[in-house]
Amino acid sequence: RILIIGACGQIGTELTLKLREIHGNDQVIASDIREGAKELMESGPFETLNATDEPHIRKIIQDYEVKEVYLMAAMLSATAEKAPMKAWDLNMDSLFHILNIAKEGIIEKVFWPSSIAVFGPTTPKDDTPQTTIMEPTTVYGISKQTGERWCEYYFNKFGVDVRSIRYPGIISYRTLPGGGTTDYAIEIFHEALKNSSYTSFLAEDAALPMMYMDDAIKATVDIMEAPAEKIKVRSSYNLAAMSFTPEILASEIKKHINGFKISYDPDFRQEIAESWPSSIDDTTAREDWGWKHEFNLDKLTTTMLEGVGKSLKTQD
Ligand code: VAH
Repeated sequence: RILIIGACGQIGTELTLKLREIHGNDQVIASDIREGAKELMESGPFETLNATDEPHIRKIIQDYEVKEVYLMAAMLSATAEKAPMKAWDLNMDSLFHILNIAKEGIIEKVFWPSSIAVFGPTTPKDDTPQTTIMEPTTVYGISKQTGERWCEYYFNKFGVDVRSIRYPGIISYRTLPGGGTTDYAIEIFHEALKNSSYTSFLAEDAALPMMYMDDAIKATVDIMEAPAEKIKVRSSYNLAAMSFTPEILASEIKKHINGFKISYDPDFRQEIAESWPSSIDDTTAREDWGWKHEFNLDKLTTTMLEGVGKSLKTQD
């Protein structure tokens, strides 16, 4: 069976539903510190779990005979800056628990998400290569960079089959993200449909790598299904789909919502965004395990407007 830790988060929710569709509802155990979307809670097993509680993780793995773990619990970039020690403890302890359980041979495969936040101001900003300078300046980025090194170490020393992707900003409408720097690109759709205006907390020219949720889920499923010998990078893979600024996204939305207005009031998150790459070179993932994205900015915009539009209607 498969265990998702952090199943109620933005990516966890859609990943759990997808894995249940592929493997069967009772084969995929969702767990999180809090309850989540109705669809997720009702479609299969759920366990309340704190991702730092090692004995409890072990018990769930034993009780359900879990062989594969997706560790999706983490504190994101903006929140982590406000609670550095808490972020470090959550992001690192949860990873060590899973890596150690895998090292003991109790589970066979691990997915752990990294992020483009592993890069920093000294990294080449455009088409950032797979292997390059990595000097992250955020709490979140430091934790992801450290996590990558440990994943690679556990693979090299103990043969742990851990696989990882450096996600860009992930855009979706089913579950809201919590505390990320790329969250503006989701908020903007909600505000555009509700109020025809949005004040961005990033500057108009803050270009960041982004991806639509379906592509992120496809990448996650693909990397986990690939034969082990194809996964040559055991720290984490660069992954890209598109790159845009708040200004570019706003003009795309204007094509659908006449009179949509954007203004800019950058806060501390602007500094985080400035430390990250603008675009990513993901050739290695494409070559090693056949990664290919489907959503471009045009398709992302129409899908988001439709999805957020529907969810706003059902709220009324
Ligand atoms: C964040 N969405 O903003 C996350 C992410 C690419 C950044 O990992 O913190």
